[in-house]
Amino acid sequence: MPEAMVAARASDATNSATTQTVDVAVVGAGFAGLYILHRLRKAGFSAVVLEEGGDVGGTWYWNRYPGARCDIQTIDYSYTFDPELEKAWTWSEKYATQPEILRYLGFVADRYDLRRDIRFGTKVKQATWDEAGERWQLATDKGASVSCRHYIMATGCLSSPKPPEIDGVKDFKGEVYFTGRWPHEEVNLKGKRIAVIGTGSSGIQSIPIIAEQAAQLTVFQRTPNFALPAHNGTAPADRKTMLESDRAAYREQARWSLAGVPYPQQMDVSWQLSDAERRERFEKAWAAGDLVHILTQLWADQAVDVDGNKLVSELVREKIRGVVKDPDIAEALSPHDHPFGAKRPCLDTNYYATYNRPNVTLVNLRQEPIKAITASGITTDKRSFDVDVIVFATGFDAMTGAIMAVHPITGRAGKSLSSVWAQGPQTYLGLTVAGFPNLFMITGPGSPSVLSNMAVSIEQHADWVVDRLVALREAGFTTMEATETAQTGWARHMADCATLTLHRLANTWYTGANVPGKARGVMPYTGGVGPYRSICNEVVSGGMLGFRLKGPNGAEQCNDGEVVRLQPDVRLVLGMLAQMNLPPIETMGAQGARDFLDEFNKARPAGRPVGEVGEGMLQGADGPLPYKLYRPATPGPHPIVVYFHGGGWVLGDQQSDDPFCRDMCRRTGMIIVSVGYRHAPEHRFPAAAEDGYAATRWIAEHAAEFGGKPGPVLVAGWSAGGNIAAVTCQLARDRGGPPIAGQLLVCPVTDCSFDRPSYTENAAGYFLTRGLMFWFWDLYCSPADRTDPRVSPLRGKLEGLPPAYIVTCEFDPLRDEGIAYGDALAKAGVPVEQLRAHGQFHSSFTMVDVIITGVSGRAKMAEALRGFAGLPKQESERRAPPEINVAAK
Ligand code: NA7
Repeated sequence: MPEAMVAARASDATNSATTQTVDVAVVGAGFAGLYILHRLRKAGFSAVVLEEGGDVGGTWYWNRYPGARCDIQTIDYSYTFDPELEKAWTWSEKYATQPEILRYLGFVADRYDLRRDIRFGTKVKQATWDEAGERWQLATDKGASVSCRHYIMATGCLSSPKPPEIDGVKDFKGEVYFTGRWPHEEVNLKGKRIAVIGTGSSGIQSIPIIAEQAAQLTVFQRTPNFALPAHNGTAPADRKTMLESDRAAYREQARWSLAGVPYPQQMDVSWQLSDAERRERFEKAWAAGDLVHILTQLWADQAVDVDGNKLVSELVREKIRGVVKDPDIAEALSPHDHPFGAKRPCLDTNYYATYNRPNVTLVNLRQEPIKAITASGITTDKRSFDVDVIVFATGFDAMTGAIMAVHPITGRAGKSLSSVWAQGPQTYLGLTVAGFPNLFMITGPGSPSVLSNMAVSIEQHADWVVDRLVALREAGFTTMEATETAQTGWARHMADCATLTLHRLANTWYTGANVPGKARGVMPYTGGVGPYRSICNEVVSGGMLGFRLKGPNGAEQCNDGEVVRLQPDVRLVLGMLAQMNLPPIETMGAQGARDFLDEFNKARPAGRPVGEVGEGMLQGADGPLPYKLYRPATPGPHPIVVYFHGGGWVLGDQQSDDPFCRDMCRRTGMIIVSVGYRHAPEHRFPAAAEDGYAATRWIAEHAAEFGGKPGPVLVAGWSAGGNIAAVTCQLARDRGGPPIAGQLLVCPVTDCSFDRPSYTENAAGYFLTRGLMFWFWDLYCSPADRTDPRVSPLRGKLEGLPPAYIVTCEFDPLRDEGIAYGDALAKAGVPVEQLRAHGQFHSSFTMVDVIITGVSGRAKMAEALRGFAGLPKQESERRAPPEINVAAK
């Protein structure tokens, strides 16, 4: 629509000098602003949208550079709120161009007559919370100021271009363009000498087109990026058919998916697939030309594990080498500094092939940084390039820049948003900020936003906000504000989620690393669109958990708290278990429970490869016992860890903790011997304890036959196995050996008391229940024997025991007795370290490759074992991700 017509149809209030009073003011008339205005109107709120641009479109209004397109398939990158709208619009391409997306947004604005409430060409200069009036007061650069009850930032995540940060831009005599602020009039690049700085999406989309027009194109690349061919054209038939066969189901699936596009969760892990299988999957993804496909559908560990990711990265690099003829240029274009997907990969059309053109030069700024921009061009510390045009494709001050650059926002007690966010954005759900009542952000930092299909996330946010405003109005409240508790809890949950993916390992605009001086941290929510949606719903069903609502005459409601305390993957696993509606294990009978466990274990990912796995028999307290041995691939001899599995002295066997044993073997570089000790009710107390001790002695005596290092062994165990390991240490001390160098106790049973708070707090809902523990105790040990240190080691003598590493989990009935054992050992002078893992449950650490957030804890356990054995520390990011998910004491 021509600008004059837009102006004519824009809000009447534009030129008025008086204050415009509305229920809700919205900043931004892009995808988010348009939908929210539509919803607000339908809900009966008076609203105005303030938009700096001359028309609707938001980021699509400004980003008009050659080749600009969306990178989510357009059938997914569309509004879904109105089936009639979906029928009324047909996209012409798989990935629409910027002009087509802009036409679509104009079409939507016309269809719902939205422009009459949008003030174009209007920038908000200042927003201040008026405490007494309980309203936001907005000053604008044009026309009336605005007074509104609620203030919604629909400013987009990538709308504030960052400055070039290169000296001399002002001295350049030629033409300068920014991809993020491309002129509306035609730019003639034909026959010119052009420099493009930046190789993110904008650079990669525009470079092939600019190369066709330019006499000479020089690309200045600081960091190579992964790109895959878009294979643009008409929308792929399979996706189209899927959508058209059941539109509602397709859309609903997208809403509950991880990335906002309906793809299933991939379950196969990379090491379960052969090279040929992996290649086949990769080629299929490459041919699909779809970011979400290649980012999620190869193998389950591609985005969460460095090793799983390296396989994809190498396959992409192979493709680059296949296209780019000059091997040095191919190498310069190949990313090595970040995992695939940790930085947003790009969709391209002939990007790599462009470097085969004679008129294109790549300058690798890692080898020759830009020194300055001069009157005639660009100088690196090796050469000078005379150019007519410089195109800055240097990106955005993402996510926070768009909100903060609009104006100073001053909330309760005169606090400004920029001061509150000085160390990085603090939000509750990415939607609200404590201290800023009635302020909402659409797809703000702390929400899935840029890690999702924005269209889906925008609709979810807009719906959530408008529904809340309606509920607030109905309940007679006037303000709504996040509490500090909720916000702090969300920050912790965000950090927990950030350990799940590899985004933390790359310097990107996701983490604020692209803007000098900006606080670092993964800004978008990495837990996924579906999980996020269910959390937002839980906030509501939990009585607006974490919000303070206030109304006239002192009316107030505050259900304070944190919405998620579990680790994100623990939450998913427990949710799935709850859905299975399993009968309590203790009602199955011992054999029934064992059969159940066998079945249950079949569904878990197989453990990772180790050097060698063997089986054999050893001598227990009353006859032979089976064992399973895990040997590292490195040459021996290795220290030996004697391992006792979990299962309440009733369930499990020498291979039931197979993935955990493999993991410990790989991480420690030691031999793990998992002992199949006798079980109750067939063999009651003290059979398991005596077997544990006897097996340890036997293994120590036969260490050389196992390929073990002579000298002390180590013991380790989980749950009841932790109990056996602890007891073994006491018995070894009292019975003259064998020497034990250290004990790793993971969620151990240490005492027969059920009175500690963790037994009540976590009595049900976390798989190991109080009822199940009662059953285990009853089957194993009569009440009269329970205070015997061979089953309640906490009650034994603790002096002179080997050093210990004790792991406890927040949501475990056994938590407090594990902590008590650690404290008591320390008091008795035993060197002890405790890992108190927050958000984890009893089975977290043995569910290897299911509970990804357990990696950091297992890395620490392995380090502890290596320390006990006198081995040096290991250096690897894979082994020890940052400490943000585990609170160690
Ligand atoms: P990006 O992805 O942030 O890319 C910006 C590029 O510019 C990137 O290659 C940067 O290198 C480079 N850059 C930034 N500043 C400089 C300076 N000072 N010198 C040299 N090179 C520089 O922005 P885009 O606009 O391409 O894409 C943003 C998103 O829009 C995209 O991910 C899609 O979601 C759509 P660096 O990597 O920082 O070393």
